[in-house]
Amino acid sequence: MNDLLEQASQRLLAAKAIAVLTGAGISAESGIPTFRDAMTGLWAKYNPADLATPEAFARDPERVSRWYDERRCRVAQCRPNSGHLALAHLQQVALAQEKAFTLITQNVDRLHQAAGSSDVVELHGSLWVWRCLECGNEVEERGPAFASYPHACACGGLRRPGVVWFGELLPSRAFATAEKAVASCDFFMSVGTSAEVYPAAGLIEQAIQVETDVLEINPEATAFSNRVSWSIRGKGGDVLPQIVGMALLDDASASETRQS
Ligand code: BV8
Ligand code: ZN
Repeated sequence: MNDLLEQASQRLLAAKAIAVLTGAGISAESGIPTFRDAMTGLWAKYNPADLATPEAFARDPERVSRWYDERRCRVAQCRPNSGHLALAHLQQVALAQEKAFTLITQNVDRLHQAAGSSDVVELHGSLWVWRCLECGNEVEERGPAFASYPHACACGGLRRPGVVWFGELLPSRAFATAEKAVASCDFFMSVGTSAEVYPAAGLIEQAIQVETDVLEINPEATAFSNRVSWSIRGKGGDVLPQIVGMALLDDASASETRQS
């Protein structure tokens, strides 16, 4: 693994434009179950078709609203882990070195923002946002669990979670930003995603197609593992701080050599 870490950190150091795609796995070490983890995964208990679709909400708004509010309240107890923090640090250093940096996430927990990342491209919305189906008013709910379900708007309409459900289009501006960032980057990282949900997973395909150097970090293999430049079997909270740390260390020693 060390060789892979070394190669990937060297390539990160030389990168001029970096794009990162994250999935539920990067939040696993913060205590948030992933979708596909059989032991604790949300899907293990529920069938996605029963909950994460507009039809499910129309059929049973009370049950779906309760599920999302329970997830919101659970995430409120969680903190960013070292993987989130490493990406926030990398963004600061990249911007200080006038390199392009775009963090694209499938996650709806906003732990990247809590870690200090800015301009995060949220492909699938956020658990904190709730939108009225009648008047369209959107609120960011940071308080305790709702008193009753489904969540009502002052206008009397129902508020739905501000997430993208299966069968719904992704926010066009966010997805266009993501595609542009992938098209113009020279180093792409995919961290903590099973790469099974589209069109988000298509960004990895796009990076491979434009022959960008692609690093995948995941304890398990994915459909892209044999096609990326480096596939590191590890946890985001372990690998990202090492890769970012090694790249910055090399950068510091390189600039010291230049100054001496
Ligand atoms: C769309 C928000 C166009 C909600 C999510 C029929 C009709 C319409 C579309 C489709 C259809 N059939 C298929 C589709 C496409 C569908 C899709 O891709 N389905 C899949 C299941 C095949 N996509 C859509 O519907 C999208 N919209 O296509 O619109 C359209 C519209 C109408 C008609 C036709 C077409 C919308 C998709 C967005 C759905 N919303 N989230 C909510 O949160 O409830 S998706 C949700 O699941 C997440 O956001 C995420 O994207 C996905 C889960 O994936 P991951 O994040 O990768 O998580 P996962 O658990 O899978 O994997 C975790 C990984 O982490 C694992 O690999 C594990 O090994 C690793 N890991 C574990 N621990 C760690 C770790 N890694 C690092 N460190 C660790 N410590
Ligand atoms: Zn309303």
